[in-house]
Amino acid sequence: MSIIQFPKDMKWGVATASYQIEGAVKEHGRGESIWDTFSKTPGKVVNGDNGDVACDSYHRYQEDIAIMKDLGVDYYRFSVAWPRIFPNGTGEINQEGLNYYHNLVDTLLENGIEPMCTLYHWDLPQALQDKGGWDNRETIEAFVAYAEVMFKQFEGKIKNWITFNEPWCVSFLSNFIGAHAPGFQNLELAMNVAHHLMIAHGKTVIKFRELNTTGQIGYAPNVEWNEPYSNKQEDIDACKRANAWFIEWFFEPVFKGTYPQFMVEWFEKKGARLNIQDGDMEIINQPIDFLGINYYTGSVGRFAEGEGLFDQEKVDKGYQKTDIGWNIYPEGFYNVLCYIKEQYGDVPIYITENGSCYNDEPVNGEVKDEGRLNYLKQHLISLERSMQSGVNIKGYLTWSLLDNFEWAEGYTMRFGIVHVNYRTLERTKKDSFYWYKQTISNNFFEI
Ligand code: GCO
Repeated sequence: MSIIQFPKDMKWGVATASYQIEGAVKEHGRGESIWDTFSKTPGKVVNGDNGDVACDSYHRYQEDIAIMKDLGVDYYRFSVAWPRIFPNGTGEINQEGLNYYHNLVDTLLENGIEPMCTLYHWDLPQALQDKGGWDNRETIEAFVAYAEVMFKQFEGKIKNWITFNEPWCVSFLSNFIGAHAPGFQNLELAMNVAHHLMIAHGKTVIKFRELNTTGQIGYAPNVEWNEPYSNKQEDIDACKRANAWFIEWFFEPVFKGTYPQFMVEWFEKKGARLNIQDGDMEIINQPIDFLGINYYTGSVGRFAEGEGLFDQEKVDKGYQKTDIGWNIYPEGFYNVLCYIKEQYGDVPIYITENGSCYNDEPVNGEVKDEGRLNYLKQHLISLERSMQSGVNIKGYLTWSLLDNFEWAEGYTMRFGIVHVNYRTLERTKKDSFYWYKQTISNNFFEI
């Protein structure tokens, strides 16, 4: 037996996102987002599911906060639906939308839970998409104006801000692979979107500082880890490209004010140009207060001519997989955190998402989600190991508090430590919830 011990000041939390849990899409003046449009487009989401009701957390936030209080978390990471604040993306502020988040935040604070607010977890107002969305630089200005309203409204209440969740998904997954809204398949478009997101991030950080906002600001890129199958240079290079798509492409502009040249050249070979204007890189290259890291999976990879965008294939070494089919790869969590430290220094890191899909259902009021519990343990072991190696980890927030609308997978894939019955909306705490609760209260666990 051994004990995995975390430091006294370790912060624990859970994460969610607006479109995945709120429902109430027509309530109190909310405008439409690209996810309303996308989910209602036939063939885009499994079973034709959408977020109209989701977990109904818009109406049940008090119940959800009571669950978090029981869990004993320090932080609740949630996101704001931009179209609740600006139904058309710009123009008139919708006070009723703001009221909802005031009620949510006030209730969190009354219960001793710190809000961590994501400004953009993918629900772009449809009105802005109609004008080109993130491909249009005007969307950058609209975003900064929305962020400014939020900073002023919640000054002193919300002290932890995240500009963008997973810019890789917003750009490449949504505009090159086409699996998420708005669902385009164009590499150069995706690169434009990625670049504009990073400018919006930089301008928002500048605005945050100008306003002297209390608290800290960062962003939350998602990373994976590809470990070279062999020490052949071609395997090393192929994995370097696959990793850089997630890491260097979204980290170098922020931390160093540059793009990784080898990737710029690779994309050029694929016919996609990087379009930068004067001054862009200086804007993006703003010091941030913390880095959010979302990690789920990784694998071993090797060179394979013509395979995927990067001449790289994954090698299945017989990994165990979660119910969504993703490899369980906790070594990758350790490796990627050490790599980030080596490349980008000692910026404080919060794990803003880490979790697993297991679709266990309640039996006699219990959900025995052994798989999730093991996943959690294994990844927390890797996390603690990374801390021993000097990675500056401040906190860990698991994904997710609740089973919820899993984007293109609809309601078929469950990531919650609390089960949601989508018919009755009843919440049932899973075994992983009770284990996490114990771990939070002890600040250690035994294996
Ligand atoms: C994200 C998330 C969540 C997903 C989770 C599981 O930030 O990736 O998109 O919204 O539900 O990652 O896929």
